[in-house]
Amino acid sequence: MSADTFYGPDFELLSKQDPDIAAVLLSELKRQQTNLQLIASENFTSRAVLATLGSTLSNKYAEGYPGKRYYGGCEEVDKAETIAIDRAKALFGAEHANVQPHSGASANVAVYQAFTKPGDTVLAMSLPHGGHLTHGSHVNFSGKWFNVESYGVRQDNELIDYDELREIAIRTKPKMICSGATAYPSLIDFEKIRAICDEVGAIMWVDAAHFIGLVAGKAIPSPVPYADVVSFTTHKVLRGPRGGMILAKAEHAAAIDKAVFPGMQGGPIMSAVAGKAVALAECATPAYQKYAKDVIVNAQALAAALEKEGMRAVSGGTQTHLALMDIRSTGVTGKVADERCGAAGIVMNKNSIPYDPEKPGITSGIRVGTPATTTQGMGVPEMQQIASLISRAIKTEDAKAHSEIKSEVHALTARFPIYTA
Ligand code: DSN
Repeated sequence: MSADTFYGPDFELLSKQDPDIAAVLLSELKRQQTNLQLIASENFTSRAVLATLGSTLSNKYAEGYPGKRYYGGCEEVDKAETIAIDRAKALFGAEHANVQPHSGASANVAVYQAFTKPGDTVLAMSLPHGGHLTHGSHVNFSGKWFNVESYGVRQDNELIDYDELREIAIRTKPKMICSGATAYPSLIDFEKIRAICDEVGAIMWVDAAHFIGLVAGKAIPSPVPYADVVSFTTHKVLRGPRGGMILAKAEHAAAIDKAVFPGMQGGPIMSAVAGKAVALAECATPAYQKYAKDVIVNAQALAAALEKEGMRAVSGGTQTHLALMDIRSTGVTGKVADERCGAAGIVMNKNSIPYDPEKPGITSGIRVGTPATTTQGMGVPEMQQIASLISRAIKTEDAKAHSEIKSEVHALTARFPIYTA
């Protein structure tokens, strides 16, 4: 299909005014349509969400909150933000929701600000074991401004070591304990974390960015009943616009809102806030609940099929939307695998595995996720085919072979078209 059919009449205007950027929009649309998207944190939003993002709400400044803004003319965007808040509270059974953070990282800045002061101790999962930059990496504000202690996974089963976590919490007395990760394929025991937080008097913060969409679809247990605060992005499995969100107990509502605005950012991006509302309504449907369950079934099928190809699934498999594969048996590093798959039209990322002997820029692993391919309608047979394509791509350095695999990728994605007119 042509881009003007998809983007509508405005694309013709853009093409005339700015052919350079119009060409980027067109080629990115084609890239998403024709390649395999296995980045665990990416998805294809609905056209309704895209339409909302490209709306005149983008023009409006609205510092403050509904009914308490610093600018006039906010009566319409107030409605959008109120709808988003109400939908978030209803979908997750949350006492409070702040829908303004521009991203997951900025939501996390607000969480630190609401509950801690620079120099305070925070306990979070280490990045090499699956955590996130904002969980205390020394190159991030969190590691520079806070005393972040880290817990990890056990070497024998690659699951969170709750005994170690408790021991570190008792020894270091953190103000806040963060659970949540970017490359942890298993479920987190929120009841255990709550008990540890209560024992040491820490705030329980869950960074649910990766799995909140599975919670929204009732496919895995929710952290909301346990946590003081839950931060997340809205564009991963949740399938909304790029952005962040925070849920909290009512007693923390004022602290969270103050930390987001004026503490962390100025005007919210109201087109994104409205887009979050649209996505939250989509998440409340039976179709989305089926989708969330299918995402996990597909991830499990993909992990199992990659194991049949000789790779090893970290922690023995997955209970979520992603699998972390130890690919040392193939004789190539994560970096090389990433490049070879890229040449074959398979988009995923190299990733450290727990206790990885390789540097973070090289790695012994790859991370594959199923949110996008499941949105396309792919199922278990396609996951098996994808595992075979990945394996073939990784195991050869021959450009001609990569080009042949790419043709097979294009044939597969053509059977599951996205963004058709
Ligand atoms: N960049 C995200 C991911 O890919 O996991 C985390 O923020």
